[in-house]
Amino acid sequence: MSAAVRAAIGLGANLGDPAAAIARAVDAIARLRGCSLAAVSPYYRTAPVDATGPDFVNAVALVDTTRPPAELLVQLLAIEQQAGRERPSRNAPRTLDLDLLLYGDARVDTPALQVPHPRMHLRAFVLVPLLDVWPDAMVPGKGAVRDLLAQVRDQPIERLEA
Ligand code: PH2
Ligand code: MG
Ligand code: MG
Repeated sequence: MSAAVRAAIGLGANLGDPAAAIARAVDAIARLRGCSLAAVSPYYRTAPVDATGPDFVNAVALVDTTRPPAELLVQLLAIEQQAGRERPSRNAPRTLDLDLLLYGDARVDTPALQVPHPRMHLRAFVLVPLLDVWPDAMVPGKGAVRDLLAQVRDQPIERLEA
């Protein structure tokens, strides 16, 4: 049995009842084989970045997983499917988006998966909740999350009541 790796998952939704979809997704992540849910951030209302449609609800979950990153991605895509995810066009409004942001300090660059997520360092809706649950998080090749935040200060993000 290989040692568990801490991974960060970004959750987002802006169709239907986004907060309910994210809560259901957290439950589904907690039940994944080979994963132990370590933390869930507060939920945030965020303005769409490089996308159209209603405001998003975003959060970040941490898991300790013994599954390799490609397998974790397949598990996450299955949860998206169960939530009715459709992909009519790039960054179209969605019922649920689950992105594998970080997998320990690993870097993955395959056609199916890039880790760290290639745009996470540019997005307050990722960095702010990530910092809540993993204050020392590092983005390989980019630096400490707490330092990256300075560059996204202008992006509207509002913490929702629990
Ligand atoms: N996801 C995107 C593109 N833009 N904007 C916000 N606020 N939240 C998201 O989750 C989001 C986005 C691509 O996945
Ligand atoms: Mg995404
Ligand atoms: Mg995605």
